Amino acid sequence: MARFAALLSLILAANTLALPQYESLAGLSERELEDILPRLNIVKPQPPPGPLSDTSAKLVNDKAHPWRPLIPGIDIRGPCPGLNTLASHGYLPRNGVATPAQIVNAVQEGFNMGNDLAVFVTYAAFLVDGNPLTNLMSIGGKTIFTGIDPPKPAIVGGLNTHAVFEGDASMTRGDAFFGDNHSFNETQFDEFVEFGNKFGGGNYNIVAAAEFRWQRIQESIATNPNFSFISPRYFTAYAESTFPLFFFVDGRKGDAQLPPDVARSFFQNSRMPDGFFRHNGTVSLDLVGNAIGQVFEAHPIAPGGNQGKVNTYTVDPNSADFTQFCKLYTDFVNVTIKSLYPNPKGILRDALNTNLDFFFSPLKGSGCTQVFPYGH
Ligand code: HEM
Ligand SMILES: *[C@@H]1O[C@H](CO)[C@@H](O)[C@H](O)[C@H]1NC(C)=O
Ligand SMILES: *[C@@H]1O[C@H](CO)[C@@H](O)[C@H](O)[C@H]1NC(C)=O
Ligand SMILES: *[C@@H]1O[C@H](CO)[C@@H](O)[C@H](O)[C@H]1NC(C)=O
Ligand SMILES: *[C@@H]1O[C@H](CO)[C@@H](O)[C@H](O)[C@H]1NC(C)=O
Ligand SMILES: CC(=O)N[C@H]1CO[C@H](CO)[C@@H](O)[C@@H]1O
Repeated sequence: MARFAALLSLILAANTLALPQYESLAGLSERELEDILPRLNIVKPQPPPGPLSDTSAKLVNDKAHPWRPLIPGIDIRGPCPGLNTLASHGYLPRNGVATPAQIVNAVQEGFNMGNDLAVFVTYAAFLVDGNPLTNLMSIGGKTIFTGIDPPKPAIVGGLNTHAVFEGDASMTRGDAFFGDNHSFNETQFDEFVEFGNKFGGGNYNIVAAAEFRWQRIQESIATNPNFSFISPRYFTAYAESTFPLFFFVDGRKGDAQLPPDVARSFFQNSRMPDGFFRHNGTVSLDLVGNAIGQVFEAHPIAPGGNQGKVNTYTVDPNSADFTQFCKLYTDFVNVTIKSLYPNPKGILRDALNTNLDFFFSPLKGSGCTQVFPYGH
């Protein structure tokens, strides 16, 4: 009872939080509250986990990680079919609220994502969508379960937050402009399958990936007056087009040919097929970079966006592109993160600086120079 009162006062204190109805706390058992409460405390950032020692293909839809349906009102899912699946199999907390270290461990263990890629993507997302004070992030919408927010303009909105990481022209999710930026869209998935039929001999493969990426861009140009396709979304859109080829194909097969029923299982149901094996060997930044190149080269387009009307795509010369990988990093820190945390102080500044160091760590030796927006 005392705990419940503490939680209530916490919620009242967080009066800037609009608590969506489906996240009502009324349904929580006392045990669930006991699980949640200690996690709302201020927590020091933990160093990211290192690489796996055993990177072989192995059964990952195993007895210890059964798929379970969502608990309505509690379990949160979002725009990323990879993280959604890891949560629905218990590689991540099933409620969809996780620490960056849990995410790095889960993407490595469950899918064999390389440590460099895992750390880079996880800390990028965490810095813009997570709570640096409690060290927690929602893989979907905003939630009380990540604790009290740092001061605005910080958002701490989870991965659904538009335009800091999540963005337009996704494969199976609509553009934010149309009102839902994260739910599985059957019409778009049907097109995904159609492109596999047309260009991949029935499967989603590298050729289908390149053609579908281009179709998604063309469709947003033609229908979304607010279409934005600049860094970081410019990079993540191409990267995510390649992910299914590595991560959703059974590791014993490893032929980068993804059948439609397997794709649907991941994209729609957050579910690994029965007996699913993860990728054989790590999927590094280099491996993904090579596939990104093939998707991009098929139909190159410079970063830009529509100008408030459809069919007004205009190149944005300020955005990083594939010739300027370091600028992707630098602008993400100096512009995107800085706009959310213009002038952090005390423990908030310390937590941001530590997480910024973690974010840069995979780029050591890459030729990019670390930037320090908050001194060091
Ligand atoms: C390492 C941590 C990861 C983070 C923080 C992350 C985050 C995200 C976010 C925010 C999006 C939405 C982007 C958008 O469409 O606007 C996304 C999309 C996507 N993610 Fe992840 N992701 C991670 C790892 C993974 C992994 C391991 C996989 C595959 C197993 C994966 C597969 C995908 C795919 C295929 C999409 C595109 C969905 C679509 O376009 O319909 N991600 N991810
Ligand atoms: C419209 O585009 C701007 C700039 O990218 C973005 O900040 C805003 O969130 C977008 N609004 C919608 C509804 O997509
Ligand atoms: C799904 O996408 C289609 C095509 O872009 C769109 O017309 C439709 O409104 C979307 N459906 C939902 C439920 O958002
Ligand atoms: C994984 O790759 C290694 C080295 O190429 C090979 O020896 C092994 O048989 C592969 N494992 C599976 C399950 O295909
Ligand atoms: C990034 O911001 C820092 C501090 O505000 C500044 O010193 C640095 O020159 C900036 N770097 C770039 C490449 O813009
Ligand atoms: C910025 C934005 O459009 N975000 C939206 C993402 O989708 C959810 C649910 O459909 C909306 O509530 C957000 O406003």
